[in-house]
Amino acid sequence: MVDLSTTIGGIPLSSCIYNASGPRTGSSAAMSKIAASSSGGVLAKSATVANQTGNDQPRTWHDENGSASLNSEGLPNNGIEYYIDPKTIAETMGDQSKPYMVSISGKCLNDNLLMLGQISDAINQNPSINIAAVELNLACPNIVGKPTIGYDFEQMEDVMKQVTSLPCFKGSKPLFRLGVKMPPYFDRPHFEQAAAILNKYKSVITYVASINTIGNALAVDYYAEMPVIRAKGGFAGLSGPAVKYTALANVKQMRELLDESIDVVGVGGVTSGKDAFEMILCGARAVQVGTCHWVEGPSCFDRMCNELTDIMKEKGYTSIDDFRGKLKEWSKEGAALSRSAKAAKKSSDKVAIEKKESENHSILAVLFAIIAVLLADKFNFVSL
Ligand code: RRO
Repeated sequence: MVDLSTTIGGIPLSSCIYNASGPRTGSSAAMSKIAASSSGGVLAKSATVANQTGNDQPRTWHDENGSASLNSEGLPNNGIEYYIDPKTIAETMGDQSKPYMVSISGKCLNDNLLMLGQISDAINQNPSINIAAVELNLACPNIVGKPTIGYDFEQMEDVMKQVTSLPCFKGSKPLFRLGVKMPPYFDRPHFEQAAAILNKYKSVITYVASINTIGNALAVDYYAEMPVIRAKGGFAGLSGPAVKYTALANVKQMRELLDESIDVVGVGGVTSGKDAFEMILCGARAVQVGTCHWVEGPSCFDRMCNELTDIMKEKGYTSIDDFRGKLKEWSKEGAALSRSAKAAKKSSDKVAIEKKESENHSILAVLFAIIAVLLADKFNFVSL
């Protein structure tokens, strides 16, 4: 039996694959489809204090070969009150008992403090409101005139200090777990600085989700000789398969540098069970899916869970703990093993293709025979 379950920040998830905040997470109608799928949990769109419509259209773009997407949504959302309203949560979750989580992305520190206060008040007033975690987004690249908080270490330190001092995180049992969504980093000193700040607040931060989109990417419309995206001069967040390798590296580096009490959730370019497997190998305790969910819809969770199950069966793993964080160092033995595995796969693929071709030939031969008999019958050929 293969078990895909995990925990993040102590929150149990029946499957280690669930949705990222962003696409298809703005309304209870969209989120209810995630809840009904194999997704391990439901995470809402990043909220601001008040509802807002976001940046001008066009604000999204998909490369026609499927390798990359861009967005400059500019935080369109229904406002925090909507995402913590018991009606929204009930409409979203239906009879599913998986965790419901919200994301906040305030325009300033005070907005984040205000929203955390609102979430705490809502739960205190109505303890049946079940919000397992709040993901604090320090990484939205698309706010006009605002830099990404996770790239400004002074600001990030201040945010973490003030957020973690809130009364809702005091006491033995906090009202909800706190996760932090990080931007991608590209240089070891930056990883070290970010992780050092997060580690300072390890008594409150339970997980880190890496990565948000790679900010300030640009796609050009060849015919019109202009950016494909309208807002911010066309600069937008890059996502999809193109960012997977940056995401894997961020997960690996964060896992190495963060205190072990802080879980790492891998996000960025995951489109298959194999991608999820690689994220977990690099140290992720769970994997979020954003762009693939956007493009494919919530059935992606069922597909990826099935694919990961098949991989684990093939490799003889029964739980994700069997391989989590166990990426090996490069070795000559490993390279030799990989070469022979690829050669074996190539030859078994060749055998499968030849078998298929021979089956097709047999089918064609039978069809020709049937056609010949029918023609003979129609034109009344008489055999001698
Ligand atoms: O809404 C957005 O433009 C957005 C957000 Br909040 C985010 O965190 N990351 C992103 O790529 N887009």
